[in-house]
Amino acid sequence: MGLLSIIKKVKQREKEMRVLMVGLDNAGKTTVVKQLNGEDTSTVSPTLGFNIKTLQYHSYRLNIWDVGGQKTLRSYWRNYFEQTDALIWVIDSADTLRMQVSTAPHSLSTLSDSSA
Ligand SMILES: Nc1nc2c(ncn2[C@@H]2O[C@H](COP(=O)(O)OP(=O)(O)OP(=O)(O)O)[C@@H](O)[C@H]2O)c(=O)[nH]1
Ligand SMILES: [Mg+2]
Repeated sequence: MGLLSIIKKVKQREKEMRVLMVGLDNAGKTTVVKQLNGEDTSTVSPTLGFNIKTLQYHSYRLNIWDVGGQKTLRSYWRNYFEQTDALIWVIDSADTLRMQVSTAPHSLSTLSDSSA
């Protein structure tokens, strides 16, 4: 592989970003991703595990990791954190009952806390 090809590959990689999307279950993460991708949002179901969607934004390739937010899945969030370039924390502003859980620092700390 020539030097130019290597440089081109590195440049391409720099334009590829890994975006992690987390938040409580039913917050609307999958719906947002589907909407951005121009997909039908009338058939959204809870995410058991994760979905990856690749979107093109100008010259950027965004690999969006949409991770399930159910309580039993939250301890796995930190496994997706490595090599993430951007984090989107989705909050359902209409879910006033769970607003405190959603915005509490301990919710976010589950991403990095290895004892969680
Ligand atoms: N009215 C309205 N409904 C929404 C909106 N966003 C999501 N919903 C609905 O809320 C429900 C849950 O949305 P999801 O996108 O599955 O939520 P999620 O955050 O991916 O949930 P998990 O996968 O369980 O973590 C679906 O029935 C959506 O249609 C919104 O902006 N407005
Ligand atoms: Mg989902």
